Amino acid sequence: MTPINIPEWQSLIRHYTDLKYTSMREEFALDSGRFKRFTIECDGLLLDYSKNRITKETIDKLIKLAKSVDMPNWIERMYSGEAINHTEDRAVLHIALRNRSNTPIMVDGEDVMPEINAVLAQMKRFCDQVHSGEWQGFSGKKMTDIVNIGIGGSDLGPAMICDALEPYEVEGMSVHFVSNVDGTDLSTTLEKLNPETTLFVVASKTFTTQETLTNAESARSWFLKSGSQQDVAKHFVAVSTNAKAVAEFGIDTDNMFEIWDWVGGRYSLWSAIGLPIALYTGMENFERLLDGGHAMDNHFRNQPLEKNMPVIMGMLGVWYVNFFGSQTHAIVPYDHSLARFPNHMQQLDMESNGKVTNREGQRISYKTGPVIWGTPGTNGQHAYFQLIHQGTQLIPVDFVLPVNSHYPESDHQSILLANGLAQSEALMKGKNAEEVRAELVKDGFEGEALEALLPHKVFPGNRPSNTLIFPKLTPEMLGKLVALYEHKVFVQGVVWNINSFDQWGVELGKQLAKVILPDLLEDDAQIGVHDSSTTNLIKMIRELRHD
Ligand code: G6Q
Repeated sequence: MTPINIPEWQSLIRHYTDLKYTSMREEFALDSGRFKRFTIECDGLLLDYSKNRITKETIDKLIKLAKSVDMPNWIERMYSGEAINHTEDRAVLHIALRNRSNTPIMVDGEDVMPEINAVLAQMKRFCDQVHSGEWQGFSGKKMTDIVNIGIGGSDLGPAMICDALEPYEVEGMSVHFVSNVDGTDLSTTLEKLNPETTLFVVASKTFTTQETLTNAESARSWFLKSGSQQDVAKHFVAVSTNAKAVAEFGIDTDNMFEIWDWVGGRYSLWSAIGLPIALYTGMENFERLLDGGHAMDNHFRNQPLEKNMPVIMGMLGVWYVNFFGSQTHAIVPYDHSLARFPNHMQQLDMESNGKVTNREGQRISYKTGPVIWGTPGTNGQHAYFQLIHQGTQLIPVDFVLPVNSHYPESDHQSILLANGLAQSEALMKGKNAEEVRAELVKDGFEGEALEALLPHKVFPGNRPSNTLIFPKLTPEMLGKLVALYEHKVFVQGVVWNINSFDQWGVELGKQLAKVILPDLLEDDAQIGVHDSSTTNLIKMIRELRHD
């Protein structure tokens, strides 16, 4: 199926031509009901998408496109455990991990809920033991520091959530994330820690990932300088699908938390990969996170497409990527504790929809996933926002705004929010030549000096954004937000007719380094066959590392 050939896509091409010069500013002036028309609410989370390059007709056409690619049916196929990740022959069931209603979800004729509940119960028992001090280190002390060793999906999600939920931390618990095989990451983390009170969570779905296993081995060597081999069981637990490899590594499989092949890495924070979240903030807060995800899952499954938040956000993304030619999309949380949110979203979106082959194995001729990027506001305003306001590219922005802070400080929150709202308003309105002229005259400019400066201070405006606004960043709200983006990515993958759930590019990275590693381990080993650039760089590394 090629979406670009279907009549609804063609109709959007014509609509784009009609609409491309329409000004949002004028549309707002003409229609006092625009905000109401273009907002959706889900349990306290409001999406305002009125500042987009759309009319009611645009949304009607985008929804028709979603229907023509069978969106409701695809949603059901995911929820019912069908192997929609067809290149790996796997179901895609992160929704089961947070299925708080506990209704059966079948994979290959078997309900997966009992095993999910069993692992949740195991996580709870373990958290209780650690928090109460019943779980003791080799010298009889309570654990104070959790070190998660994992990478990609086994790192980014839990690290982002732990940062965001810092106000919910269990007293006396600290959490650290080591992902990079660069020794700096592990060493600078360990130098602050006491082996007697440190608990390592080795998180790897496959338990074959080179970076994670290397870091885990070095962490164990560090630990063994203080503890003995038989103490390892008290200080190392694992999260994986691969019990054999966990046992081979030397972690007691009683201390292993199981995940399943139907949980994609970037969708796994809801599984036992979320163990550091539960250890850091308490199992209750982890469950609140799941509750939030489940609320968004219900919204996604049950709301009609035109009132469906992930569908609207996904279709707006398609509108900009495929019709306006946008290549990137910025996610800007006005919440410092969400500093890692754009990173997690970057992996979620780019790994899922960075595809050039359709589900039938053909190379596709239309654009798929954009580059996702962003940093917290207001910091971004003092950096890259210049390009979003006045650059030559159209960059849609998602503003993520919690109304209340966990750390209220005099007027800080009002100033923060005023900045977020001002940015989205300015991007939409811009500033025309008459307005700039009036400003310059007021500032005392005239004649040639005024005319010379004027064009530089004109802002084209008509730059789109979504605003996601909610009362406070609670675990439930964070769960809703993350699930919202997961489903948005899914919606886009359905339109683009790609498999959003495989990641062969990541697998390639895992293979390639293993080919070059032998050339770097021994200085006198015969260098393998490479291009001349790689061969000479290998030689240079061999020479320089002795300096
Ligand atoms: C995520 C990806 C990837 C993966 C890491 C770690 O969807 O597949 O980021 O999570 O490569 O893999 P392991 O958990 O198997 O170590």
